[in-house]
Amino acid sequence: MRFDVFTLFPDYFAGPLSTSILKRAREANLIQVELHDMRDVTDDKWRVADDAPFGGGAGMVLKAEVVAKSLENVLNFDVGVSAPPCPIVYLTPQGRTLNQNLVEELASHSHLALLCGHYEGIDERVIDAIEPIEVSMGDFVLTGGEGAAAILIEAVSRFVPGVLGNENSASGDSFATGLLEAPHYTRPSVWRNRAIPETLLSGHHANIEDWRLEQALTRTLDRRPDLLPAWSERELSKRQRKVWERVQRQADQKSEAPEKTDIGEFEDEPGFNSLG
Ligand code: 6GU
Repeated sequence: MRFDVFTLFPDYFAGPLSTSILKRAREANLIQVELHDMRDVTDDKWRVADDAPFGGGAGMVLKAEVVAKSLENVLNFDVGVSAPPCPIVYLTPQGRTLNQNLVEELASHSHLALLCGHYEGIDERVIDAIEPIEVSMGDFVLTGGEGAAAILIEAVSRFVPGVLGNENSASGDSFATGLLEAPHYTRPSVWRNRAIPETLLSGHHANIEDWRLEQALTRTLDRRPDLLPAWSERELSKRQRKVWERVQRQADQKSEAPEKTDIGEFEDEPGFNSLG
């Protein structure tokens, strides 16, 4: 998998690309990341890549010609004339919100170009000419696309065969199953007076699997109920269906129970005054 990253701040990527899984993946040539400084195509002494916005306002706008030339030099095509050799992804808060489906779709390509905006954005005319896939990380604002590009590279690389160890494949993740994950625990089994759930010590694998599914479903119901319809429409085993029905019953009972305040377990304590 090859990523060509177009940025004004190539140094930004030094840490993420030289650490942990991405470091190993690059060393093993499973992924290649080429950083292209868009300032390299400027021809003035100050290497100016941006200018003030027409119509006034705060911030600066990345010049259309700087973006076009950078892409054309590296990818060997003519913007608006011939097709690029790979999808061009523009990282912008105006884009489609990244999720695991879009990550998998992007991972189906062997080559991606990632275009990082900065300042207020990029001159819209070059965006119109390129027609990139516009991708956002969510409803918040970053100072530039570099952080978003690093996240995208990491998420996509996890789907490249060999990048994750076998025992840790992307197919068992949250969002691959369609549910949030059950909690994890490791030694010691009692830590500062907190024990781990008993089932996990039982050695009974089917019960452990049921327990994990119950935890995943309860958490998903509590924190991300929007994920559940898609999951429950999947083909479920008899055991999975039983666990799902139990979790739904528990949720129904909870919603029928008298309203609890945030004070919860302390409200009955002697001397407790709910007005503070
Ligand atoms: Cl992709 N870019 C910027 N600048 N801000 C963002 C974003 C991208 N995604 C969320 N916020």
